[in-house]
Amino acid sequence: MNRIEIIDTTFRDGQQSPLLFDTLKYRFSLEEKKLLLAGLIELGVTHFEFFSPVVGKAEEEDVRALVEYAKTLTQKPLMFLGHCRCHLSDIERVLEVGCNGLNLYLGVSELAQAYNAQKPLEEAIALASSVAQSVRRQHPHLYMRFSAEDAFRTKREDLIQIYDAMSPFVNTFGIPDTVGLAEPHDVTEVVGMLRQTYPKVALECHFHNDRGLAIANVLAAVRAGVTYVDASIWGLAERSGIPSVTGVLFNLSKSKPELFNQYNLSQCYPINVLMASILNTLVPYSEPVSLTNRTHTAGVHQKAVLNEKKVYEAHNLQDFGVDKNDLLLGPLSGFNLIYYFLKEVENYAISKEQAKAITEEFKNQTNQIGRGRKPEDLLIALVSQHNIPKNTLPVGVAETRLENLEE
Ligand code: HCA
Repeated sequence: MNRIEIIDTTFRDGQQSPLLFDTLKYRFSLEEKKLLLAGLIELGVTHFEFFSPVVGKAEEEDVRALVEYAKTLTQKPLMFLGHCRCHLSDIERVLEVGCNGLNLYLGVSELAQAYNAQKPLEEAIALASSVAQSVRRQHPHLYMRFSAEDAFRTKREDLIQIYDAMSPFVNTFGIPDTVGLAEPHDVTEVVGMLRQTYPKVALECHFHNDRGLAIANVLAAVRAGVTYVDASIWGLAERSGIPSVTGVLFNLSKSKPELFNQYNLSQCYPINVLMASILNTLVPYSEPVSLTNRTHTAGVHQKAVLNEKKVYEAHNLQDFGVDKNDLLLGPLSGFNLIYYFLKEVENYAISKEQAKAITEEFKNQTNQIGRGRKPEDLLIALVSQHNIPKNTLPVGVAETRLENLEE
């Protein structure tokens, strides 16, 4: 069975996310990186990608510190992968800061040849293969990965030509969908072709989410034989990012229950919350492992969930650390939540009839709800006109609220 490994790139592609600029963070501090690294290790992640030190002194110092710090957190073997151009001097610096693996990359798409690396195919292949050969000669056991950047826009024959030249030297080929244009069937096809052509080389996937297909592409890639899946906390990466670590684990675990042993999946939600506290913003609403996915706003949904959560909660997020759900009182709420809220949360000694009357008044005035007026405030103002007493509950009763109104 193919063991899947997450390669977390929060500290590399994650720091390339525009969200770091939107939140005026720009880069994670060493202390923040240590917290995130500890959280990832707690989750069971063992493969981490870092910037090459050529990016800047602060990153160089941080990688050095993080590699040492990580070793104090676990006995498990860890991989510290330096994301690195095919330059021998960059590679030396990556190894000097403590990385024990190289994530080499070079683009040979027509666009890369013309505007990025600005090397014709033959020259690019000669450079990459001579660098890989020389590294292999000096470091026979060093983990080495090579990615042809923008693989899905690279002519198939060019991709094969550079991978043929690199295959004697590398452990793994990356398959980056750099601009997020692949669809799952393209992924199945390319992974299948590489699997067949290079049976001894492992495969790694790196899918950008420009079309919102990154997770679907991961599922296709794993099904087709990929071993390593690049992901980051929240899916932070260039532009709209890559798949989130927790989204990948959550989705893959549906068909790969062995991931429950390999990873400590209950740490998924905590790590998303940790990132929220660092960026001082909410866990993204599109994140699968989130409280958002346990939050209900429409009256019919709230009624059903109050009676049986499964009606609108299909996924077992509890195993991923989301241990509560949320029913939001708002303009779409109906009798069931209003009755529940007034009786169970606010402790009014309210009858169903009174709650129905107040619901009608509330429904007629929802246009008042907005930034200046919370739904709770409107509801309490309405109930206060009805002269309804409050129950005084013995200590502890509030924690054992009724969940099913029919009981
Ligand atoms: C980048 C581009 C990259 C690299 C991926 C890889 C991509 O930011 O340098 O090295 O496999 O998507 O191609 O993220």
